[in-house]
Amino acid sequence: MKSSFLVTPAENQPGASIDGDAAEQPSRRNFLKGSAALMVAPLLPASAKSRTSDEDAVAVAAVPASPPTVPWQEFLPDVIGVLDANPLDPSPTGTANIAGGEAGRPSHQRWNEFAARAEPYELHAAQRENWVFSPSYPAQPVWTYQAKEPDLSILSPVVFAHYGHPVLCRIYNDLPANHVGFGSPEISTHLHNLHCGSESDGFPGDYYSATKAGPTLTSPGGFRDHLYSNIYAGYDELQNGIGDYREALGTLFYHDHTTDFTAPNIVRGLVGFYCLFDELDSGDERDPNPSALRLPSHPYDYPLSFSDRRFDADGMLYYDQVNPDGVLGDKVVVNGKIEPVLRVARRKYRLRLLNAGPSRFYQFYLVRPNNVIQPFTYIANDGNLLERPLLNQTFVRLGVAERGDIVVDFSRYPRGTELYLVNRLTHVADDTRRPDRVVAPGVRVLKIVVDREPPEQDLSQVPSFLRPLRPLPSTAELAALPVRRWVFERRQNMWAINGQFLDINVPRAQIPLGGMEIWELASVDNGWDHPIHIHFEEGRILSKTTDGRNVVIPAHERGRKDVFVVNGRTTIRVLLRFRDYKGKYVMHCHNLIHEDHSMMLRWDIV
Ligand SMILES: [Cu+2]
Repeated sequence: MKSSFLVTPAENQPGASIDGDAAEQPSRRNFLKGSAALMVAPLLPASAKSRTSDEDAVAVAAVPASPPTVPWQEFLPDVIGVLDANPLDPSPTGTANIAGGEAGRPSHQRWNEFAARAEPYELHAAQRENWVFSPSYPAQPVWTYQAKEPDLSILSPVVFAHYGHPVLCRIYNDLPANHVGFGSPEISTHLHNLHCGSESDGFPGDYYSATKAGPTLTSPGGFRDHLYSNIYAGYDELQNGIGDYREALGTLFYHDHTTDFTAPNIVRGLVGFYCLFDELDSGDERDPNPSALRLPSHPYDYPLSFSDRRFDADGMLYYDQVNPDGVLGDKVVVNGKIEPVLRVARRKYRLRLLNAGPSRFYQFYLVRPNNVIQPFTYIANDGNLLERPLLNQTFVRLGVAERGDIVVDFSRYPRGTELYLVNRLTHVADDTRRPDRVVAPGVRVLKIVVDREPPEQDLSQVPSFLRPLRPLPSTAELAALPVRRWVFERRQNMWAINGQFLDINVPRAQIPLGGMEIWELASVDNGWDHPIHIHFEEGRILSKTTDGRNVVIPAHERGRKDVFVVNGRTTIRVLLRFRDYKGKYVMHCHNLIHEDHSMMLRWDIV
């Protein structure tokens, strides 16, 4: 089969020479790098057999169900744990401080512009020995990103950051080098979807530990510095010192992105939130600035991550990192807890919902104990504020890595009211293949109890206009743009893009700095859904078509997005820009097991 990689006009695109016929099996040597090769085999239960073709899905033995849990035994903290700044020793440097213990990364771009005023933060990827997912299961080791002095009541802390205030985040790798079990103790931390230099992006080939370095680093190291400039895209274009405020991001999350091991390392726990504020979305509901939106703010701005997990008969975390289909979790872990309780005051809350994966899709509803659906306001998709809030919404649907920010007004309920967040979306064959029907009443994943009056007046609001979108180019301008077509499909029992598997050393597209392109993300109908994530800049969906017929773009997808779910015979056309930084980035399926089994490609800005 000839490659379906299309570029128009062809002569404009250096990537046009890529040929899908060059597809080859990804290197298993690479996949089984280091110590991991020694431990995968004993982990495999007899039931976990890899599929041998696309057609034999029904032949796969199911992974045993997780043991039952007694729900609503533990409370989430009333105030989410936030990371504090602290001075760094040794001081950060533009060029990697290899003598001081840093991994051999490329030099920071725009160092002289941002370093002097960057606020220092420090995170340690480390094993926590006694985490309790549920009192029904034994305390067990997990991996977290934690502060130098960790808060043991939470997994990874939230980072609050502000546009115009750069952050220098040093991330130590303190994971056990002699680790046994699934996962790999090297890390490369991606901050999804910050607009930053590739050396700070957590490029998958940039994984490091004190003794090992990924193929795109020059040497191992105990830490790596990330310069999060916190500028909007359009920095060079506008020459205003900060960029285009219409490109603001809000709800981001950091997570490990190590080549071939992202799924197991995230299952072990390496995920945290990063919330980014600016003058509009200022994180202060009492902000006197007239342009401030005054959305509900900390501690009433509450991020919630949802992670599908499976546990073995002993209640210990289980994952099969070798099976290219992965494992669909049958327990939903909310901020590290199974079936926890969140106590709220009678007032408005901003809840930032994240599907942290690895594979399950959700459709969340807020219901009363009698399953009557409660409405809320949808304000941001993929972390980006919509132009206008969507009022009286009843559900949030999230593919892996998608985010939905909602505002719920709990003042409508008397004290003592109990509500549940339920997932009504099922999966075909109860495996990782794709979401299926919406079935009521659904699975209760979080209990919310309205348990108190707010200590002070709720002055937060949801204005009728949130953040403007940059107008799309004219039809004529769009027609003149280069188009790249990327087809996502199963191949040779693995996952491919345009018939090719990941080679982290070779860019599949080289895009001139400042360029604008249309990317067509397409699926062939083999029954799998792929939530496709493109690093670096948000995109705008121009159209969705199935078998050539236009599909209506839902209201919440008409803003800026960084995850695009392709399925069936659908093609999504996305407008993308490539501004302000050069270097290597990736596009990949965010069903993490697909990502690890090669549904990823490198593209460079040159
Ligand atoms: Cu996928």
